[in-house]
Order: sequence, then structure tokens, then C-alpha cells
Amino acid sequence: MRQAGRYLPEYREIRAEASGFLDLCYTPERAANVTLQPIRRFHADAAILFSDILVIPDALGQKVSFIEGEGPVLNPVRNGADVAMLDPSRTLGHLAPVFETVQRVRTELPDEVALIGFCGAPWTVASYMIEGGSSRDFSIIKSWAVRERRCFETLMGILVESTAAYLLGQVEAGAQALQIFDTWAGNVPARDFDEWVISPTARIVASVKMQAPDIPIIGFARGVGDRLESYIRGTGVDAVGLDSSMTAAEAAQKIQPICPVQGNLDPAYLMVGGDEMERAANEILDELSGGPFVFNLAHGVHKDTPVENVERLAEIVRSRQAS
Ligand code: 1CP
Repeated sequence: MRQAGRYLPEYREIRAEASGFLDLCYTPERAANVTLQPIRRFHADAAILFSDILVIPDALGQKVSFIEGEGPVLNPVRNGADVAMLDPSRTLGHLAPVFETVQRVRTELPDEVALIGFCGAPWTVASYMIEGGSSRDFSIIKSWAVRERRCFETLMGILVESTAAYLLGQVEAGAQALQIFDTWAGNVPARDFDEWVISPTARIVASVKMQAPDIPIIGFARGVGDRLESYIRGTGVDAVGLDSSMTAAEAAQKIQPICPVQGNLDPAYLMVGGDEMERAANEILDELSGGPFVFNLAHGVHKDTPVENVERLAEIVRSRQAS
């Protein structure tokens, strides 16, 4: 999950120096520094590369910008001609600065701290590409994907191919695990779940595994409820990140027997801190520590989170690791 970001004063300082969010992602010295900021403070067991899922549309030639207070804004892809303008041959060259960031971070991290690379899953990335930014009801992507199935499939194919190449580039540069974020998987109509969530993710996993069989891949399919089990079986991911729609006890019973889990403290508890956070964190640790498990949040750190709450949470988890 996102562990860097605006809740950290040292992030805000570097962010203010950069001319824009993407500029920060593409300046290896700064991006490496931002990746390391939460590690320096909280001594987590793993760092997650500082980049964004939307570097892929940017690399394909779509206009992407991040507007302060508004989030991402993209010049929307709406028809076959727009899809035809995307150029997968640009991807790796355009993303070279991200690979350099990975190399720098790997050099600076202690050996025992893992570096996680990541990407967005095709459905989630396509939602930003087609909606033109964040969406409430996903009506544009859904109606487009249903009405123009062939064209949507072409777009998904482009995303599968460029995303797999992007992940392999991160592995070559030093990433030791990969996470695929399908934040909006829960908005896919059930009858299209195999085609729009499982299949594209499975193709990316297979393609990465062909060249990097030993790199663990973590899937994060948010909001999918009971379909998480078919996601695990159908995609071939090695582990799953859990959102907070499932209690830790449910996860221990249903998911952990088939797959290692990561999660799942809701970031609201981190924002509130104190006893509420401590109880919720301990409940997760109690329920899931008996099986393959990585403690994590259920979603990224919210920008209004007090830094001392994150420090306290790290202490709670570490004290349980030691016991
Ligand atoms: O800690 C880190 O360095 C992690 C780096 C990271 C990751 C893993 C960032 C930096 N973004 C992401 C993934 C990402 N980006 C996802 C998937 C995970 C999730 O659901 O959080 C998504 C959906 C995005 C898209 C995105 N990026 C949005 C829109 C979110 C929405 O609700 O539609 C926004 C606002 C961003 C900007 C962004 N990316 C990353 C950070 C730290 C930020 C905040 C901008 C800032 O603080 O300057």
C-alpha cells in the first residue's frame, strides 16, 4: 500500500520542489528519496517503489496530469482511433527513470529490507484512461466496454503487454516482489469478472513468471468479496492483499488456507490512533499470525494521518513479531 505521501512533512517538502507529481516520479534521485522516507522513519520490513499506476498511460502517450486537490486528469480514450494512438513501443524507454529509481533504492536499502515494485491492473488503469480520471460510478468505462467489446479488448491487450514489460523492467532493476493493484475490481459486473479482472491479471502473472519465476506476485483486488477465491485460483498470484471488507477471522478461515495474505487494517484506524487502532491491529495479528501473513493496511495511508500513529502502529507490530 502507499506508505509515502502527504502525511509526511519530508514528502511535502520534496513534492513542493518538483514541478509536478509525474516529474517527481520521473526524477530518480527524488523518487528514491521519497521511497526511502517511510523506511527511515518506521523501519518497515519492505519498501514500496514510489511511482504511480498512471505512468503506464503516460508512457503509452496519453496525456496525464495530477491536479492539486483533484487527483489525476487524463485526456480520455473514447474510441478505436484513440486506442490506435497509444504506442506500446514507447513504454520501456519512457519508464527508464523509474527503473533507475529502483536501482538506486535497492543500492541504498539494507539487505534485509525487501523492495516491492508495482503496477495497476488493466481494469483499474483502463478506468482512469477511459473515464479521464477518478470515477464514482464507472458508467463510461462499463458502457464502453460492453458496447465496444472488441475495442476494449484491444486496449486491455495493450495494457497487459506494456504492464508485464514494466514489471519485468522493475525486476531487472532490483525489485524483489511485485504487487498488482486492482483498486476498482469491485466495480466490474459479476458476469464480466473473469474477462476483465482475472484473465488480464493472469496473463501478466504468466508473462512475468516466464522470465522471473521466483519473484512473488501479490494481487490486490479491492471490493471483490466472495470472488477473491476465484481471483486467487484464476490469476496465479502468490499472495493477496486484503481490503477491510473481510474480518481477520474470516480471512483466516477462508483465504489463508489457500494463499498467504497481507492486510488489513483500515486506514481510518490509523488516522484515529490510540486504543481503537491498537485493538484493531492486535485483532488482525491474533487471527492471522498462525499462517502465512504480512501485516499491512487495507488501503494507502490517508493524508490527514498523524505521523505518530504510524510510529505507534509499527511499534505494536514489531513487539508482536519479537514475541
Ligand atoms: O508509498 C509509496 O511510495 C507508494 C507509491 C504509490 C502507489 C503504490 C503511489 C504514489 N500510488 C500508488 C498506487 C495507486 N495510484 C493506486 C492503487 C493503489 C490504491 O488504491 O491506492 C491508484 C488507484 C492510484 C491512482 C492515484 N494516484 C490517485 C487517484 C486515487 C483515486 O481515488 O482515484 C491519486 C490521487 C494518486 C496520486 C498519488 N500517487 C502516489 C501518491 C503518494 C499520491 C498522492 C499525491 C501526493 O501526495 O502528492
